[in-house]
Amino acid sequence: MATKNQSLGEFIIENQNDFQYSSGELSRLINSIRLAAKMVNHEVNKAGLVDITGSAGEINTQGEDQQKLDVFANDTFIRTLTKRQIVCGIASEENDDFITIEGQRNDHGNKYVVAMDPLDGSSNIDVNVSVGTIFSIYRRITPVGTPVQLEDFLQPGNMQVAAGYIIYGTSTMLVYTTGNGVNGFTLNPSLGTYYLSHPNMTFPDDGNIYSVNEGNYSHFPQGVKDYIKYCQTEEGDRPYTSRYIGSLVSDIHRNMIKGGIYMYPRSSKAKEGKLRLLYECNPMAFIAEQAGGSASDGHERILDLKPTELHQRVPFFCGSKNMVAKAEEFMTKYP
Ligand code: AHM
Ligand code: MG
Repeated sequence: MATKNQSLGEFIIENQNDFQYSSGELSRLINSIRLAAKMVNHEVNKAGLVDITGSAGEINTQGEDQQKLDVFANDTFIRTLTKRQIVCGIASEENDDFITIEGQRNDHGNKYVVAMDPLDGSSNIDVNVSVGTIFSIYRRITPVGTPVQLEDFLQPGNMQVAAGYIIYGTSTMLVYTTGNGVNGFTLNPSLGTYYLSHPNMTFPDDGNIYSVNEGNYSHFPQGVKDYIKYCQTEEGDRPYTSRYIGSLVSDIHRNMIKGGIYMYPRSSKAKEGKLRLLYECNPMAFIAEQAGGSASDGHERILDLKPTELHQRVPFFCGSKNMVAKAEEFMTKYP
């Protein structure tokens, strides 16, 4: 039961039994993510002071090294998860290969793996626009007690046990699902506590926002071009409103609250689109479906795609289910 204003700590304890094979491990894992997110939040909030304290890569006035925020976020999440020895492996958008974690008794005894994008949309930081962290959690498929393998990470998204994002915005929120709906928690920065502010988040079935980088229009497949024209055509509740921040977490978060579709299609410039299946599309697709929305590559359900490599990219259409269905309808006209 999601009770508004409950703290995230209380919520995790109260809902622990929702986890299929609950042993407290997944709860501890989500606890570690919320802790790392607080540290990243603290750093992101200081980003505007970089000209005063020294820019990334320089030594600041206190003689400390300034780290780039995406590097800081990557290190912070990896360090927090590794120190607590909760997972057996981590794959990050920032690292070429996955990291193996031996576990407290050096026995490779942990059963979860994490795939994450530690700071998505980081090009927005310099202009004070919201960025986010995206994470995805799977139960390993290779035997516990042996080192984690690539195949543990290359599971289809429908095998995720939990996924979520943190949005470092006008307020900082952690939104996540363990397969039992989606709940959003807002950080009270003075207390350092997240409170349940958005219980049972749902995508409206229909919406009137479309979010796509229209600068790429001439490079899009014909189906996408036609769907964009459909969004702009005066008829019924159309034209829709165009809103594109260029920060996936923020664009999806807004569309989930207001109703809309986010699209990053393939183009003649980016043959498989831009977004990564493991770190961006699968977690967002899991959240979208748990919130009553849907996610597709234009033809197939994202969560059914079988990944072939860690950094695989896929076209991505995600949002209100009737809007995604309509976009797919246009796509199927041009197989
Ligand atoms: P990143 O992982 O390098 O930050 O790229 C992902 C970001 C998304 O947050 C955003 O939706 C998209 O790239 C924007 O790309 P573009 O500038 O091509 O529209
Ligand atoms: Mg990213």
